[in-house]
This record gives sequence, C-alpha cells and structure tokens, in this order.
Amino acid sequence: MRRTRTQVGIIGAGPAGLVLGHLLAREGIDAVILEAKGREYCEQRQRAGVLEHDVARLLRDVGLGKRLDAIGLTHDGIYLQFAGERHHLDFRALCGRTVTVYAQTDIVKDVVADRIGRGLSLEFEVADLALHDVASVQPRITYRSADGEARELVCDAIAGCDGFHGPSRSQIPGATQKVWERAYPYAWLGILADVTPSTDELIYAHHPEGFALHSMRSPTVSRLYIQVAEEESLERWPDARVWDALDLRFALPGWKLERGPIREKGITAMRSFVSAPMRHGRLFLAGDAAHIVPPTGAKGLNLAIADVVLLAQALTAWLQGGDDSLADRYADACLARVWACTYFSSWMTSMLHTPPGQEAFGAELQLAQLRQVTSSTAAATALAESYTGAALPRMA
Ligand code: FAS
Ligand code: PHB
Repeated sequence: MRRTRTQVGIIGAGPAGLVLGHLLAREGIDAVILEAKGREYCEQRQRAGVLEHDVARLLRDVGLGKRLDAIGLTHDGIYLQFAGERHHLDFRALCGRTVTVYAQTDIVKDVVADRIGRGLSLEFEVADLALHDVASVQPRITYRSADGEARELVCDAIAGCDGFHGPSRSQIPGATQKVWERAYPYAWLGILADVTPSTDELIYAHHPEGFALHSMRSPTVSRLYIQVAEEESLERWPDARVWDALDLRFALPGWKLERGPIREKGITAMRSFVSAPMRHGRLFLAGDAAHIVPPTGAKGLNLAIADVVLLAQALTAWLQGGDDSLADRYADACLARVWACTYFSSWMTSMLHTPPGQEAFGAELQLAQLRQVTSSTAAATALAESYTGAALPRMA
C-alpha cells in the first residue's frame, strides 16, 4: 500500500470539496481531493443554478470569476405567481442585493480546471474509500486509486465533503450525533430544455395542480421544474405531459411558455435534514454531508460554500498558526446559518407547494401568505434578504 501524507484530506469534489481546496491553496495549505466519480460526471451533474450575492462576490474575489462574469446572469429579483397573478419582487430595491444565475456544473468546471492547471492534487474515480482514526492526531484515509493501486493518505485533518450519501457523516459517534429531518410529500421533476427562457427572471408559481419553477442556464437554455408525487417515475412523464403541466401552472393572459427539445430530465426528492455536530476530532463535515435543504430556496449550494468559507478560516488558523479556537467553534458557527437556511427553504417550500389532499383552508392560508409577501414591503424585504443571502461568515 502506497502511503502519502497531506495537511487536509478532502473527500468529495462537489462544490464544498472543490471550493475548500481552492481556499486552502490560497493560504498555502496542502490538500488532496478524493472523488469517487469521474471528472465528466461531476462536471455534467445537473443541480443548483442560483448564487447568493456574497457567494458570487467570493468566487470573483478568489479568482474564480472569469466565466462567471462572462456568462453568469445577474438577476435583480424573482416573480411569485399565484391565483392568476404574477408579482415581481425587486431584491435590488428591497435590500440592495442581487443573485446570479450560474450553474453548479459551471462552478465545478471552473474549480477543476483551475486546480488541475495549478498541478494541485485531485483524484477522480477512487474506490473503497474509508476513514480511520478521525479522533486521533493522525487521521487516515485508505482508498483504491483510479488505476487500482491501494493507497493510504495520512492527514492532519479530514474534510468530509462527500454529500448526503458519503461515508463521512457515519464517523460521528451515535452517542453524540443529533439528526433532525422532515420529508415532504412531493418531489421535483426538473428538465433542461434547449429553448430561450420565456421570462427575464425566475418565476416561482403556486398552483392547485402543483408548484412550478421557471429558471434558466443561458439565453438559449431553460431549466424548469414541476412538483410531482414523491414516488413519481420519469416513465409517466413524457415530454408533452411535462410541457402541458408547465403551461397549466404558469398560464397568464398574454404570456406564452416557449417549448423546445428537452435534453435532460430528472426527479429530486424533497427533504430537510440537519445533523450535528459537524465535527468529530479531526474530521470536519461540510455541505450536503451535514445538511440538506429542499431546493425551493436555492440554498443548498450556497450553504455548502458558506460552510467551507468558515472551515478554510478555521483550518488555516490551526494548521498555520497553531490556533485551534476557530476549529473548536466551526460546528456551532455553521449551524446558525444552516438553521436559518433550513427555515427559509422550508418556509418557501410550504408556501408554494400543494401537498396531496390539501384542505381548502390550507390553500387559503398559502394564498394569504403570498398576498402578504407581494404587498407588504416588510414581508417582501424579509424574503429578499433571505433569498439573496446573508453576508458570508467570518469567524476571526
Ligand atoms: P455534493 O453531493 O455536490 O458532492 C459530494 C461529492 O462527494 C460527490 O461528487 C460525490 O461523488 C462524492 N462522494 C460521495 N461519496 C464518496 C466517496 N465514498 N468517496 C469519494 N467521493 C465521494 N441546490 C440548489 O441550491 N438548487 C437546486 O436546484 C438543487 N438541485 C439539486 C438536485 C439534486 C438531484 C441534488 C442531489 C441536489 C440539488 N441541490 C440543489 C443541492 C445541491 O446543489 C447541493 O447542495 C450541493 O451539491 C452540495 O454540494 P456538496 O456538499 O459538495 O455535495
Ligand atoms: C435552478 O436554476 O436549478 C434553480 C433555481 C432556483 C431554485 C432551485 C433551482 O430555487
């Protein structure tokens, strides 16, 4: 078994692992990123699409803004649609912040290209990865490299950025771990279509038949979602049925939804999930490895990046300056933001989705909430501040 060592072993090359590696490299901290999937899979996996105000600024500040500035779409707000009305919320006017439509796949491509270009360590298609002695002073990761060689990586610290289904969270001892979760009785069916978006900014639509979202990826590619049953299968949703459902849920006099070839279709379960603590010994969890939010608030990706901004600060102070006070505070500092985003995502989800068998009373409450958010400046400002995101955290 080939034994190597690094300061930080990072498991997972999603946004959390890649941005963490990038931030650590800027501080001169050595890290190795280990990813189970191939580069092309990671760069094509359709997920998030909206960056918070400060996340977009962070990416620019750390040298990852070139393509973001070239193809990212700055949006001043969103539309909320309900009961045959469509209202615009102007975030820039309400709170002075905007969001940027820039796909998670593009962030992954940017960081991977930058990391490989710098000759920094990033191993794809690793297998049989296991964590060892995470509470000791010399935590280790064993794995099989893409070419089949058995390897052992000795670390000063391990960052578990391996998503909801990765192995890191299970290293938190059951006696200390707390988990909070809520499953929603519906899912999202998402499509990527080669058609010009029929709107300038995102439309979140409440409808008795179910929620719909019109997003986009570029002036020629649309990204749309509809609420479907939680155990739904793609086979029951041929393209025409998807477009018909979107037409129904976005219908507005004088407005037309343009159709085009659907090049990708997928179903995402909806859940809220938080696990604590996000640290055990020298293992630190970040991103979906520790928490999941329903995508209605566009928070998952942004929360993952907020975690690693804190983690990079903590590991730099510790591994360079010997000050482990930030590392001690890491988990609690993350959880404050995790719960704020969990609340907002759950609130947006409950306000906009029609659960199976909803009573008329519940539908009227949703409409009253939507009318308040689109008529009260205070309520609209609260949504704008949460959607565009709080300032990225600094512990020092
Ligand atoms: P990720 O899951 O992105 O990355 C974890 C990485 O770890 C993966 O590449 C995985 O292959 C790797 N890994 C796992 N086990 C491993 C092992 N044993 N060894 C090595 N590597 C391992 N958020 C939004 O804001 N808007 C959306 O519209 C949206 N849509 C989503 C759709 C889907 C289907 C999913 C699953 C999530 C969606 N999200 C969305 C949330 C998503 O964007 C996450 O918040 C984001 O990917 C979190 O990034 P990471 O924490 O890096 O986790
Ligand atoms: C997307 O563009 O994929 C997207 C945008 C906003 C959301 C969820 C997904 O709330």
